[in-house]
Amino acid sequence: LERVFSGIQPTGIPHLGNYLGAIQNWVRFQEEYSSALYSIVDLHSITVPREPKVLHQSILDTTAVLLACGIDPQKCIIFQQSKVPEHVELGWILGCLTNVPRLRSFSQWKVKSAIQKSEGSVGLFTYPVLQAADILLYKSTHVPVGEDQVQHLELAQDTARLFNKKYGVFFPVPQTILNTTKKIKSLRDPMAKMSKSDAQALATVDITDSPEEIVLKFRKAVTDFTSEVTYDPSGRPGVSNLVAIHAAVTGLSPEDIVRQSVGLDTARYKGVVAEAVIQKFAPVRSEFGRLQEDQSYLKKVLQAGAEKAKELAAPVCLEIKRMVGF
Ligand code: AQP
Repeated sequence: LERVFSGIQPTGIPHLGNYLGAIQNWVRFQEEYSSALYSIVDLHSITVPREPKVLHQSILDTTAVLLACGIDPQKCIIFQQSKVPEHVELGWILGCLTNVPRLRSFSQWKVKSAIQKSEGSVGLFTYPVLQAADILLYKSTHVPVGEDQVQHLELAQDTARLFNKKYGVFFPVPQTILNTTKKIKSLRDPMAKMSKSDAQALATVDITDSPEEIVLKFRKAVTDFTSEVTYDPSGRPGVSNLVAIHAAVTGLSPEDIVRQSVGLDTARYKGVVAEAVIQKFAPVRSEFGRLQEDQSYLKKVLQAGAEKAKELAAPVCLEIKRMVGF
């Protein structure tokens, strides 16, 4: 059995980067793999402080966006992580197989704990262990990740091997499906990645933004003083980010985009990119609007997803506990 597992944090409305870097592939994987689980990883999201009401709404909004993008509860299991407590149980067991220096070496810990001047929570520190548990709990065989998550996946792989060695062969060692497409960058700072939790309102294009918001955000996008459209990510990161977005939403290559944009200055080009993004997400946006009106449906989808996930997780967790000697 080939099983894909992936997660998204309910930290706001998913954006262009989340779609192009993750969600669009998830839609494909639910067709390509015999089993796919997509988790709204709320336990992970509280590793940095969250407002309860905002978090609760984000869980439903993220669900609505995933469904609107084509995630189909008939073809995959979409569920909220905290509704399956086995994640935490297995996280504890795997945490006892993980050493502290390894966790300290992760770049995400270094970056995020530095941002949180308090030096970061225990949850933030052990986050990769919980992530390993998320994956292994379902005996997942394939995990789509971006380059920034490769380190974390290696921990999951090593932990699976360690467990198998210590307690007997049980977990498949999950394979990485590496997403090599470059991260979509913030429209305000082309050196930073586009992020849900970016405080600058114009930096992030949400999948559900109105056409007016999309036009405004692209109009204000930081570029440079050259007016032609070229693709040179290191020399001209701002314009190149626009070309990369344009290419991704139209399915063309950056070179094709540059060729068809000869004669446009960057100001006019921003309007062209905005239009392509508006076109691409118009159906998603209207479906999102419809789903948002129907919160009881969203809750039902999550409830059914949690039941299915639990059905898979419970016997695995029981067997693990037996192997450990509980
Ligand atoms: N800018 C991006 N470009 C391409 N892919 C991206 N992803 C995130 N940002 C970009 C991919 O989206 C998936 C879900 O991400 P996540 O919610 O688990 O956490 P994240 O990577 O931390 O995403 P954000 O949007 O930056 O959230 P916050 O602000 O909460 O930290 C992942 O597969 C990720 O690679």
